[in-house]
Amino acid sequence: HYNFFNGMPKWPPSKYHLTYTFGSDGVQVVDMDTLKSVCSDAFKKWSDVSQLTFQEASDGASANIVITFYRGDHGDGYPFDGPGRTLAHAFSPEDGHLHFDAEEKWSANPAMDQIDLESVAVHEIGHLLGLAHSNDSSAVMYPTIPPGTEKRDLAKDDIDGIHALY
Ligand code: TQI
Ligand code: CA
Ligand code: ZN
Ligand code: ZN
Repeated sequence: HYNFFNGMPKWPPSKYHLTYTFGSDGVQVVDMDTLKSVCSDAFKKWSDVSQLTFQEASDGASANIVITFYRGDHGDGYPFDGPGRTLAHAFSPEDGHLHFDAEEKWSANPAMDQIDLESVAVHEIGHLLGLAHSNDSSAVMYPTIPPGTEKRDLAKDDIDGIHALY
């Protein structure tokens, strides 16, 4: 079953049309075209099942969501840990930061030892929207994903969770 963060933070109705941008101070580990298309697909999973919409910001400075790849300590108190373990993190509404660990083997089409960028993006966007972890193993918000697997599609549990929020 799905869960929310303490206090059930969510984006207010004035921010149901969210914009996103890519941070300029990060490490480039995935080419920009691939990154943009993966993120656009990942956001679409959530906009398809909710009244939220997502659009790349024309003006990066005013974006609601900022997506950046960092390695190690990057100044937010949650340093990345090199290859393995923590892959990415995102914070609850309305923080809007989505960080990927630049030291993982990211791929848009993963082999056995690689990590599927879209699966992780869909999970982290769930956090950005206010979903915590689910104990339903079919859910994108379930807290584990084996390397080399893809879990890009929302399960009924994820959809029920987003409907309970928005
Ligand atoms: N990163 C954790 C995660 O996103 C960070 C985290 C732990 C967290 N507890 C949290 C974030 C509570 C918000 C709220 O879950 S991770 C997976 C999964 C990670 C894990 O690197 O461990 C995915 C990132 F689900 F597969 F285990 C993405 Cl998809
Ligand atoms: Ca790591
Ligand atoms: Zn961070
Ligand atoms: Zn998570």
